[in-house]
Amino acid sequence: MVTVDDLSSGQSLPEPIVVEVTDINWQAGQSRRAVIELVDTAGNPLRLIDYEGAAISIDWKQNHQYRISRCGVQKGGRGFEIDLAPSKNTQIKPLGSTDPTTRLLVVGDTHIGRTTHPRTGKKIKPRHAFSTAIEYGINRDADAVVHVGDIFHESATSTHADHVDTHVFAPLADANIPFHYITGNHSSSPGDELLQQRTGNLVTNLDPRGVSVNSQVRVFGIDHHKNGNIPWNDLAFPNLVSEPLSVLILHQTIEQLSGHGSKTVDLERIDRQFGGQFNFILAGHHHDASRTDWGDIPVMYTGAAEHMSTNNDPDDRIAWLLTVENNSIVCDRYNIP
Ligand SMILES: [Mn+2]
Repeated sequence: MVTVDDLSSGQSLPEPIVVEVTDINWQAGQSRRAVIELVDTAGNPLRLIDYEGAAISIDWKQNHQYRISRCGVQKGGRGFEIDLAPSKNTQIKPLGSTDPTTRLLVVGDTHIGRTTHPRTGKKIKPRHAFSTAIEYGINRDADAVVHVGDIFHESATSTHADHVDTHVFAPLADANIPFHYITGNHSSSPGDELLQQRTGNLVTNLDPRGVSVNSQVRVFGIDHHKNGNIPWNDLAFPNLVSEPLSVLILHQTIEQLSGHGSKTVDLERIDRQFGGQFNFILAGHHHDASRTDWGDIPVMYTGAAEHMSTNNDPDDRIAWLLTVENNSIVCDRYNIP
């Protein structure tokens, strides 16, 4: 691996260099898109001048690593010995974050397509709530967004779906943040079509096999089933989970939160079929947030992303940020402004 010590100004990189971004100065001056402050793998400082002429499409992020090859080297300025001077031939590959913290933005019951509050009849803005929560997740450098169901309401039109594509999926794609969801008990055809179109690297319908967020966390989901009739024999959880932490997402009435009833889902029954250990369980469907501890497993209703609880004492227009550090999960509330 080359370091700053192997570079001389006026020549190109002899081999690719791996650098980490320590600071970004956008709009750095004429013909420059940005000036990026870096350290090499030995901790030596250097800069990269992101010239407009080099047509670099990288969205530089602090604490992220990049592998740079075929790049010019010149004498540095402002206290830096060396500047990297990319051209159109330069190749830059993002290597991801060096931040050991995993963050999941959890949002649910967005009911895009609703326009009025189901009890008071007041105007509501589910699209604004959803896109604001997503913006928050992007700003907090979330590793993934998890949606606990009811993305779209029956009344969602193709205009609503387009809005979600533009203000949710496009910015997430730009930020390289995947969106994992389960289906709820509400949907619309234009919404379903959008989800189908976007399904791939960016958008995933979670199932009991789960999706790896990174080496720390795996997220499992079970789509909504009417009256709590989960197809118990089809819960194909993996036999072995390599990630140390497992998060389960549901869209049901949960016995551990709502008490026993004919339509409730008993987590015990799910847990019995899972060989591992859930570390956090989150459910959509109930539009007020609430939380309990089931043994040592936190279980919560996330509450709706926009005001739509019909209860007298509503607890809605919320999203959550799950932060994973040192193999434990902290859940912080985000009141959507
Ligand atoms: Mn709902």
